[in-house]
Amino acid sequence: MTELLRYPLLATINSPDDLKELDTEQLILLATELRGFLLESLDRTGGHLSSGLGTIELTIALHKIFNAPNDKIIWDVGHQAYPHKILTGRARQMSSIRIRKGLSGFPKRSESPYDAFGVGHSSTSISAALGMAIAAKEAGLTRKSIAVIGDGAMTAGMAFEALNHAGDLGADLLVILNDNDMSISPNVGGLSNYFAKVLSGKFYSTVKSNSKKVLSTMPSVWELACRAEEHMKGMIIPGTLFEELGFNYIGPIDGHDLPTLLTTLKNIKELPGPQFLHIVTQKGKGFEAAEKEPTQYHAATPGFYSNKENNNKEHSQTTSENTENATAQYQTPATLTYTQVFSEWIVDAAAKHPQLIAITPAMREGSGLVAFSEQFSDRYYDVGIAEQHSVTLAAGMACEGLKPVVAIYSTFLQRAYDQLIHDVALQNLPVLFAIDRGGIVGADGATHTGSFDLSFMRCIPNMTIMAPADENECYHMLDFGFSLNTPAAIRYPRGKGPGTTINKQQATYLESGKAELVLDNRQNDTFKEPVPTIAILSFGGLLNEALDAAQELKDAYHIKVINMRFIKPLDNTLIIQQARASDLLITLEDNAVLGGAGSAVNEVLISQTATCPVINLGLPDYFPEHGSQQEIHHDYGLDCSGLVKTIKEKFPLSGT
Ligand SMILES: Cc1ncc(C[n+]2csc(CCOP(=O)(O)OP(=O)(O)O)c2C)c(N)n1
Repeated sequence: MTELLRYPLLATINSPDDLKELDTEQLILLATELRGFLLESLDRTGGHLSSGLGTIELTIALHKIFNAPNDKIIWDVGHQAYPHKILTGRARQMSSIRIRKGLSGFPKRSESPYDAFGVGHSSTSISAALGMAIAAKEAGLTRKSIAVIGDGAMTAGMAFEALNHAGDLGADLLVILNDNDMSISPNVGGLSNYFAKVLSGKFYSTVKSNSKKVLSTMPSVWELACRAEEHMKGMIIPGTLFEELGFNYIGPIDGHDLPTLLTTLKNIKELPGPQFLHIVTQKGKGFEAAEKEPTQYHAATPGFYSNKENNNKEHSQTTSENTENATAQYQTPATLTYTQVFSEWIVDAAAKHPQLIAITPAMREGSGLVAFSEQFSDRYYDVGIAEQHSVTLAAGMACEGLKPVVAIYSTFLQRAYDQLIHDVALQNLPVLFAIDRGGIVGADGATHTGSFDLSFMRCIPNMTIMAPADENECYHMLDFGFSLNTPAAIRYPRGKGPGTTINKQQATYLESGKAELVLDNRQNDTFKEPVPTIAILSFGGLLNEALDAAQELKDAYHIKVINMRFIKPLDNTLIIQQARASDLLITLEDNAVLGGAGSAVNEVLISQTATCPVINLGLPDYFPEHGSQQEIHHDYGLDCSGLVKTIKEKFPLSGT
């Protein structure tokens, strides 16, 4: 780890204990070094950047004042926790972050005792911290539980459910709101406006200018808050909302002013009961490009710092969840990602259908809605990090004749399962779900993998579920799903497809529940003696792997490759036909084998008493590690080489 040599003070920090020895001046120097190291380190690996740059001072202050891992520090989402990783003994491993077998991009309990709670999905921190606070109380321990949550994550209902409960219990808990006025893109909603009012009010400037003076002369920030409140009678009183929920609200304070942060946290540490500290930070702090464009640098590509040129390149495999597809409108058709296909489709469809409404739970860039939001701003709804609300909102719209499209990541749709069942499917409402990041997602790892959507959707009545094998099919499936008068889901993977050009003039023929035989190498009639007949039933984007495997084995096996297209309704007739005519069925999907599309095939075979050996290929019954999509698919035998191996193992070639 050569770059650590350039940061001599940081190089001495092997655990938070080493911080405890430093005085405030040294801690300020440490902040500068930490910022430099983070930039240099991510310049090599890529990864979440802007949020971590904004939490440098907070991280140092927390580890100076509190005693982790005994005190529990819980980072919401966890994308801002790289500085925490660096200060808790992992600086030398930063070169491996988000890379296979390297550090996770998020806090992970199995990685370090300092990672108090595993995260990746947002807005869980307050609930988890409250749980830990209750556990400490039950055990008679005096340790602290601290949740650090962004203003974006604070828009989720779950955060308020936890605040409501914590305030009521009077639990010993500190919630730190890291307010940078940004989610991945600018934050939305009434709460965001409320924070903006607090910050623009006279109160903030008064407190800001007086804070150091007051904090040094007064025993506790509690008194500061009380005095300021009295002072401000008749004006906006910051934190009223949180006070009403039972918290002692403190702030807002400047989250980059390390001495103030240290004094404030030291004072708060002595206060019992639910404490709420509001800090104001700048996303991307200290790196001018990120300060100006925090969304673009929410996650950065390797070379972003050393080689500015790289900033314009399309983001690579190591890029995080949000930015991969932000440049949709500038790509040529042959290089489109599935997200960009969706982006094109929704703009085209909106022009034709005035009732079309697009909804995103805070993922405008990642879901490919930038162009739509600019061209159809009156039909675009970013609801904040509120997946549950996004789905029921769509249901309400559909009741009244609108045609909502919910653009959502597979992993985040998990949050809205009841809404999908109870509010959409049960009422058979025409809501289209454009489900991105289905299957293995790569560097973001298990928290973001879309492993389960086919399993959890296919058991819901009234749903039509499709998975495209290429870009053109994706475009036309979206059209087909939108034309239905019932709930429909198109689920597509992260990244690029095989490179097919979208033919907008001629729609791909799609019939509900009909699969397509793509290849039958028997037609070549090259076999001199009887060979095993294998039908590969492929669901979604792995079709090309099956075609490649068929090509590789074309001289030794009779292989048919079927693009199943529909997970629901399934093409039962074709399945039975293939079972009767084959020596082996292989189902292939980028979804959990348990309960997935392959299981659906098994159910059909059992119900029709058709007997044929079946191998279900898909994601195994454990959570995947992070790594590139290719690496993980390879590990699970879902690529061409894995298929070839599976077939050869089942029917060994003579002489092998
Ligand atoms: C349930 C869920 N939905 C969406 C996301 C995607 N996501 C990751 S970070 C983020 C924005 C978080 O904003 P904020 O909490 O303000 O943190 P900041 O990056 O501004 O520090 C979003 C929407 C997620 N991680 N979890």
